[in-house]
Amino acid sequence: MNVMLPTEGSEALKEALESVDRILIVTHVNPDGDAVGSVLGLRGILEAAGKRAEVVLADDISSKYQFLIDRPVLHVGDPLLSSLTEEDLFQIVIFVDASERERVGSVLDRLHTWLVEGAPEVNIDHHISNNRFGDIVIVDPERASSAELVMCVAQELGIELTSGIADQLFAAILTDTGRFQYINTDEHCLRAAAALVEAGADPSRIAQRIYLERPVLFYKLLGHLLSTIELYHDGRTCVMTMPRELVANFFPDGNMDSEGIVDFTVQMENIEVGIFIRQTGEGVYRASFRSRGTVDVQRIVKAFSGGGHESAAGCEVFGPQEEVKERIVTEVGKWLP
Ligand SMILES: [Mn+2]
Repeated sequence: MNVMLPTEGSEALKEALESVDRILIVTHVNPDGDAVGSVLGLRGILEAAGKRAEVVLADDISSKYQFLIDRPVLHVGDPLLSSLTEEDLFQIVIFVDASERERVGSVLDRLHTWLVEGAPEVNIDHHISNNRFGDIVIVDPERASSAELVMCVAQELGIELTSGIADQLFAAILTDTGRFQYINTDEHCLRAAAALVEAGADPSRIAQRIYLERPVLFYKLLGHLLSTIELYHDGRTCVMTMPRELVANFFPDGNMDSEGIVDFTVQMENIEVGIFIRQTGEGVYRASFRSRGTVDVQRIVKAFSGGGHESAAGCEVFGPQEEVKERIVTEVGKWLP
C-alpha cells in the first residue's frame, strides 16, 4: 500500500524500533477522533510488527469513539503501570497529535516512571504550532490528520493494515477533516482514506457511530445553544455561547459532550468565522473557532495563547463573560478581510 508520500523522520523511527520491544504511545488530553484513531491504529501497527505496544491516556475516550477500541487502553493510575518491573519498562515513547509535550496532561508527570532511562521520544503530529520536541520528529502541518503520518510509518515498516486498524485510521481522518469538509481536505487525505477503505474500513458504519448516534439530550441542548447565536462584522462572525448553568441542567454529572457543536457556527450564509464559547470555571471560558477558509483561526487564537489549525482552533480566555466575548470578537475583526 504505497499510497502515502514518505515523510521525514519515518526512516529514523524504523531504525529506532529495530532495537526495542516495548513501546509506549501517548496523546493529548480530551482525545479527539484523530488522537483516538491514531493511537489505536499505531498500537495495532506496532503489534503487527511484533512489538509490545501500549496506549496511556490522561482522559477517558469519548463514548462515540469507544467502538474503535479493540483492546483496552491504560490510564494514568492503572495498576499495571505502577507495578512495572525493570524488565517491563518501555524503551521508547511516541507522542501522537500533541503539539508540545505538555499537551499529554497528567501523563507527563508520571511518564519517566514507565520508561527506561534515556528512552527516546518520538513526536508524530500535524499541528502547525508543534514545537518539534523529541529525538525523532515526524511533523508535517500539510497533512490533514496525524493518522496520515501513522500510515506513513506503517508503510515504512511494510505493515499491511487489518480492517480494524483501517477503521481506526479512517475515523481519525474523517473527524479531523470535519467529514471531508474542512479546508484541509486534499487529495492526499482522500487517497489515504481510499486506501483505508481498500484495507477494509467501513465509512458508512464509522460515520453512523460517530455522528448519528448522539444522545437526544445533545439535540435538546443544541436547540438552546442555537438561540444564543449572535452575528458580528456584517454577519461574517458568528458567536454561540453556553452558560455553565445550561450544562448543569442538561448534564448534572458534568459529563458534557460538546464536540461538534462549534461546527454549527459556520454552517450559515456569509459566515467566515464561527466561535463557540463555553464556561469551564469561575471566570474561565473555552473558545473553539472554526473558519470557512478565508481567515486562519490558528493565528487569531495565538492572541490568547491558544493553538490549532487554519480552520479549527481553540483557546482559553479569562474574565467576565461579556468582556471575554468582546475581546474575542475584536480580535476576529482584526483578521477579517
Ligand atoms: Mn489531529
